[in-house]
Amino acid sequence: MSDLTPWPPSFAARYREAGYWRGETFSDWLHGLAARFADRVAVVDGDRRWSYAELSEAASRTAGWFADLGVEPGDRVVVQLPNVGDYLPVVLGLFRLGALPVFTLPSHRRAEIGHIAAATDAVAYVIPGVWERFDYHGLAASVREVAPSLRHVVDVSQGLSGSKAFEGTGGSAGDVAFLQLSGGSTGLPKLIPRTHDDYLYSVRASAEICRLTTETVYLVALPVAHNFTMSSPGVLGVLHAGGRVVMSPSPAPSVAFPLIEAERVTMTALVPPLAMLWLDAAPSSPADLSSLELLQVGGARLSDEAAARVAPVLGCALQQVFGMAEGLVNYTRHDDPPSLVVGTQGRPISPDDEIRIVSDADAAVPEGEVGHLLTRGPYTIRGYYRADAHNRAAFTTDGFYRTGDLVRQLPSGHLVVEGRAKDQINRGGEKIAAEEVENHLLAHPSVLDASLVAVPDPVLGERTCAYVILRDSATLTVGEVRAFVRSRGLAAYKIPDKVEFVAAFPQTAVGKVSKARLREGLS
Ligand code: OOB
Repeated sequence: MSDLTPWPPSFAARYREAGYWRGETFSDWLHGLAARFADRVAVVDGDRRWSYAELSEAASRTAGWFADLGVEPGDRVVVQLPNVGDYLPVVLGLFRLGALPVFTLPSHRRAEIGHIAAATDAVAYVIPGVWERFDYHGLAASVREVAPSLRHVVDVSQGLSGSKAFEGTGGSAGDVAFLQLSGGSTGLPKLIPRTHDDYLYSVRASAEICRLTTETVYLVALPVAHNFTMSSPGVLGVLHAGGRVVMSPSPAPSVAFPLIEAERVTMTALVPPLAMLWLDAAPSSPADLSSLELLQVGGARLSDEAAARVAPVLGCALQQVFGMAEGLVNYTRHDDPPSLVVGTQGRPISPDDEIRIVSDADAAVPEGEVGHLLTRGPYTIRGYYRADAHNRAAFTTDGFYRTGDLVRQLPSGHLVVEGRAKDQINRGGEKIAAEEVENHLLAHPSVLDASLVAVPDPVLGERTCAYVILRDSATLTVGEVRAFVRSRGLAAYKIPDKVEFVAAFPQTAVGKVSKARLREGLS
C-alpha cells in the first residue's frame, strides 16, 4: 500500500522547471514569512493576536512540545479543531516537526475519526476539549478503542506551552506534508496525501490570482481545516501575502458580521447556503460591511440568481471557486466579465492543469458539451493514501483523476458544473458518500436493503433521503432509523434527512438499483 503515488519523473522535472515546485517545505516557508512580515499581525482570535514572528516562534515551541511527547517526523497526527487561533501554531508546529497533520472536521464523530486514526496509524489526536457543548474527550476515548496506535490525546484548551523550540528541516519538499479528507463516494473516507511542493504551489498561485496583499484581512468562516478555507487561497494564501487571518467561531451572520466590522475584513469564503443566508441577513443588519471587497463562493453549485445578487446586496465582488481536496481548483478572475463570474465556476489555477472532458467510455466529447471531468497537473494527486485498489478506478492509467463531476468548458477555458456522476450527495458543500451511509443502515438487523439519494432542497441544494427495505415482519420508525445511524457515531450531516420505507427498489435494465428513479421519488 503506497502512502504517496509519485508524479512520473518527467512530469516532476517539468513542474520544477516551470517554477511550480520550488523545493521549499512548510517550515522553510514559515521562516520566510516571519523574516518578511515579522511584526505584522498574522492571526486574530477574539482578544488573542499573533504576529508573524510570534506565529513562527509558537510553531517551533509546539513542535518541541510534540517532540517531547515522542511524536517523530513522519508520524501522523489527527487534528480536529474548530476555528480557533491555536489551530495555526498546532498545524504549523507539526509541519515544522515534519509530522503529518491529518485534517478532520469538528462535526466528525467516532465512525470517521476512528477509521481515519486507524487507517493512518496515527500516534496522536488533537482536540479542542469542549466545543459547542460537545466533549471531545469522550470521542477520543472511543477512538482509542479502534485505533491502538493512538498514544496521545492533546487538548489544546489546556495550552501547549513550556517547551523548548524545535528547529528542524520539517521533511523534504517532495514528501507528504499532510493528509486531507476526500468527500468520497465509497464505503470509507479516503485520505489525500499532499506534498509541500504541490500544495505550496497552489497556495502561491491562488494568492496571486486572488490579488492578496499585506492589506488583505480574511475571515475564516467555513471550517478552517477544509481545503477551500486552508488554501484557496484561504488561511495559507493570506499568510503567504502577509495579510491577516481572523478566526470566526461560526459563519452565522450574528457572529461574522460584527467581526467584519470590527476587524475591517476584506474577504471571506462561503458555501452557497451560507452565501444565501448572508444575502438575506445583510440588508437589515446594523453591522458595517463596507470593508468587504471579495466574497468567494464554492464547494457546491451557486445558482445564477444568488450569484447575481452578491454585488448589489453585499457591495463586494463575487468569485466562484470550484475546487477539490484532491487538487484542481478553478477560480473566476477579477477581470472576467460579469457573465462569466455569475454563470461559470471559473478556470484552473495553472497553465499546466490538464482538463479532459469525456463520455462514459472515456472518449473526448465534442467541444462545449457536457462530460466527465478528468484532470491531472502540478498539484493534483496521482493516488489516494494506502488505497491501491481504489486508485485503479479513481485514476486513468495515464494519471488523470476522475473527479466524478459533469462539466462543460467554454472557449475561454471556464468550466460550468452541470452535475455529478459520482455516488455522492453534496449537502450545501458537505459531501456525503452514499455507500458509507448505506453500509451503516445495512448494519441494522431489521434492514434488508438501503439506498441513499439526493433530494432537491431550496437552501442546501441537496438533502439526503434514505430508501429502506425492511426484513419480513420487521417494523421500524423513521426516528429509529435516524437514531440508529447517529448511534453508529457518524457526523450529524450524514444522518438521513428523510427516510422512506419501500417494498423494492426500482431497477435499471441490467438489474442494478436505479438511483435516478429513486431520486425522482419512485415515479
Ligand atoms: C471543495 O472540495 P471537496 O473536496 O470538499 O469537494 C470537491 C467536490 C467537487 O468534486 C465538486 O463535486 C464539488 O465538491 N464542488 C462544486 C464546487 N466546488 C466544489 N460543485 C459545483 N460548484 C462548485 N463551485 O469543495 C473545494 C475545495 C477547494 C476549493 C473550493 C471547494
